[in-house]
Amino acid sequence: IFIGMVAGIITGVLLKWSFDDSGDLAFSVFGTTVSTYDVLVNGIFNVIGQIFINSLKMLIVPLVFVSLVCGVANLSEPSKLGRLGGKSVLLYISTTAIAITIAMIAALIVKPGSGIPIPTDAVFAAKEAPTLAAVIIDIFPSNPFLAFTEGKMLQVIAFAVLFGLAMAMVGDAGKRVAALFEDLNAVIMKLVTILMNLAPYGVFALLAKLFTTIDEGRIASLAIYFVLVFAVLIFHFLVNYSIILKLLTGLNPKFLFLKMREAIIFAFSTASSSATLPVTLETATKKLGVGKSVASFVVPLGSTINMDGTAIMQGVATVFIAQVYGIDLSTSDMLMVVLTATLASIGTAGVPGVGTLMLSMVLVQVGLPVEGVALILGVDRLLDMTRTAVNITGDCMVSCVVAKSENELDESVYYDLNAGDAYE
Ligand code: DAS
Repeated sequence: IFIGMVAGIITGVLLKWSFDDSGDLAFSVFGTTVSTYDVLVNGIFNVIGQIFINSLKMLIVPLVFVSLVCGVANLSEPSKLGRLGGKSVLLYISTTAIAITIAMIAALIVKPGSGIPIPTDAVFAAKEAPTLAAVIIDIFPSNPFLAFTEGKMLQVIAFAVLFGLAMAMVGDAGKRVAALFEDLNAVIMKLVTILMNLAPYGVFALLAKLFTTIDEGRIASLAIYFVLVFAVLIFHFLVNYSIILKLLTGLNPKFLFLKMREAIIFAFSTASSSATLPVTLETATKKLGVGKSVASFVVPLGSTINMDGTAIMQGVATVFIAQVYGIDLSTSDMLMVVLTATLASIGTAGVPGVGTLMLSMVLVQVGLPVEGVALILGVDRLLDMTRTAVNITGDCMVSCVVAKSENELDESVYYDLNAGDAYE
């Protein structure tokens, strides 16, 4: 999969160079002119890439529902669910708050927005931020089948938890259903493994298409903004996650990053933490040693409510846009940004570009011009891919911490790399 990623990037860059230099190579087939660009980029790369993403998304709802029902049914006691929920939500919200605070401080120091002209033609449709009440009410599905078809993860999770709890309370009938769900889980995880074999081709196509169409001119014009978001993402990923993991589990963080390689490449290429969820879940259970009943709850929950990478972009972008428009943000404005961004991330699924949609909610909340979002859209794709990789790494890091606190972390998996140094 790594080779697929590198090959995709190189192919994209080479194709872009050749298209920039010698233009599009048109050729005629049966009398009709066909452009190489169309055949390659909009044809082959696009089709393979989209099929790959759709096939990943196809598994999300059945995988989360079945694995979570199994996970809840296998809980030693229902009160454990409360502990898992409490610990994971607390960790998710605090890592997001840390992420966005660091991002805003960095943007206030670096001032990426100073000197950028106010755009005259920028237009962006704002979305209202959901109220806390609406977010909480929306967790409970009025129709679980609608939640399934619409892929509303929080509602699928809520229904799976209730279903699993009820199943564990009905004696033999529950045991028979549990056995069925265990078998279903095995089949669906097999499907994930099969899909992983397609990954190198899907990743190649996605990255080849991206790097053929990348607008490096736009990135250069917003270079300081782009580099600052990227730098804070890397800092949060390498420093904050390492400190939290080391402090709360004693584990050597290098194992987290080493074992997350594949999932990180998936997240980077698809820019969708939802689409990556099957791989994230498999990474947490099989590579990081997180117990199934912990992973099946904490990881899907995280893929929906935990978006540290997104929060970092929103923190920098909000300050950047305020600077471009010459508006000073007060301390209460900053706090409002933290609150709104955290709330906005809870209600939204992890799909490409959702971060900029949530950014408009944050800007509305602090009275900043929403059209400022249009300023950064042109350089958002690569940042979206990077922040998605940070988002899912945060989900796995928290699942390790929660598993460790519940004595459900199988630490033997950390010895397969170099014996004995997992806790250095
Ligand atoms: N692409 C989103 C995700 O899947 C992140 C974002 O848009 O910021 O997590």
